[in-house]
Amino acid sequence: MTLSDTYHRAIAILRTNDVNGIFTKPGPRQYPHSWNWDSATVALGLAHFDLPRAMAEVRGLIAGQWHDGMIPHVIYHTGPSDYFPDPDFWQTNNSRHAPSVQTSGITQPPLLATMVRKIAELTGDTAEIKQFLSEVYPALWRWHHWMHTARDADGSGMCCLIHPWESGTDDSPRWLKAFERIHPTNVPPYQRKDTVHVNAIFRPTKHEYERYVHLIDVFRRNNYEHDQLLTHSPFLAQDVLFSSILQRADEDLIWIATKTSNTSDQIAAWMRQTRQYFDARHWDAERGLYFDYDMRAGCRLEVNTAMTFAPLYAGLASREQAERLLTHLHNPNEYDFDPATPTGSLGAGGLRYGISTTARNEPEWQAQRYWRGPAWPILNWVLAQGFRRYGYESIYQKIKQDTLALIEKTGFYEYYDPRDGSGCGSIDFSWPAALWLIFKRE
Ligand code: 2M8
Repeated sequence: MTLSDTYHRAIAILRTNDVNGIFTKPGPRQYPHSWNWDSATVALGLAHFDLPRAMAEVRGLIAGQWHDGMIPHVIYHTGPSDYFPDPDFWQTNNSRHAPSVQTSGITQPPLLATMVRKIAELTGDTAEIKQFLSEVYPALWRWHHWMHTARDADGSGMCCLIHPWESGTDDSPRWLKAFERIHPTNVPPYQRKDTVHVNAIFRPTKHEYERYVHLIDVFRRNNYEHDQLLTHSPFLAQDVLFSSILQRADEDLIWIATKTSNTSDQIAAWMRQTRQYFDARHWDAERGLYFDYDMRAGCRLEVNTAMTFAPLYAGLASREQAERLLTHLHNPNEYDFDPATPTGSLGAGGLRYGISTTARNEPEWQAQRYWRGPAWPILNWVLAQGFRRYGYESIYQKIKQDTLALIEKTGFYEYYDPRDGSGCGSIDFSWPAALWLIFKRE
């Protein structure tokens, strides 16, 4: 595809996946509703050519906000479809916190405040943007407040996840140990639909899916009451990627607060708290890696995944920590990523395109299975921002070029095999369309 072909194709995909001007489906068939961190990214993508539609995408997410502040992971604006789980399965209408629009009962990585800030910066200081920031600020604040309080299980103010879907990286090997400790009983009958449109070898296993469903069953039996969820959820984790995205989003929320003449003391306090607890929870000084924390087992989940680089995105790493992370990035047995080589060249470890979601030498690494190893445009974008923040400009540039090349050469896929760049999962996906526009303009 030529440059302008890709540009027009990206816009056409976002237009085709548009549903009634309210939300954008992540993909045309597999995901027919609004997903939180997909829509937040799409909103910024849309702002590159249609600001009113970008604002509508943000409003679509806010329309799903719960009375307690949570912005859920899926919003079923148009009611049920052939996607499982459907709203009837979630039974969120039994919760006193749920809004009138049907939604799932959990959340997803909070990219929204960051994307709103970026939309504002892209557009410039217009009266329309000022008005928009004032309109959305209270909803963003309430969501951040919910994450730092309703999901604070240990007084650290750090948000706990109760389901791997909240991490966005559903079947990442980092959750496997926590899942081994879960023994589902009386799993309600369910019918998987996710393997209808996508090859089952790309998708999470039956073992994982059964646990996903079991967790939802626990939540609905507890009517989505915060305290009950923190007490009874068999899965309770602090996630390096999620907490880094939240820390960065807090920083961007302060920016929005300043623009809209709101006070930001509370947000600054959340950020200080995260800074205070983050390393103790996540940093393994011996291995020079960040790991997630299983609050149920009271231990780190020591799996080497690309989420280890996420603290750079939030400025949470010291220079020394950042330098140690780079040794893993460059190691051919782990991420096999060398910014000095041209995009598409074969690394000594067998990888051509960054960044593999999991270190190559982890036993659970798989090149084409979902979050087990493939390169994902959204993760690439988050991590690239982090490397740039620390001044590693050549790493930023290489991740950017890899991502653009994958999209231009292979097409707009959900994710890619890091060995040869072949496309996996759904095609005509909204994330790569939005991220191509975003990366291209940066
Ligand atoms: C994937 O997650 C959903 C469940 O939420 C699924 O597999 O059915 C993940 O990749 C998630 O991060 C993403 O937001 C969603 C839609 O693209 O799909």
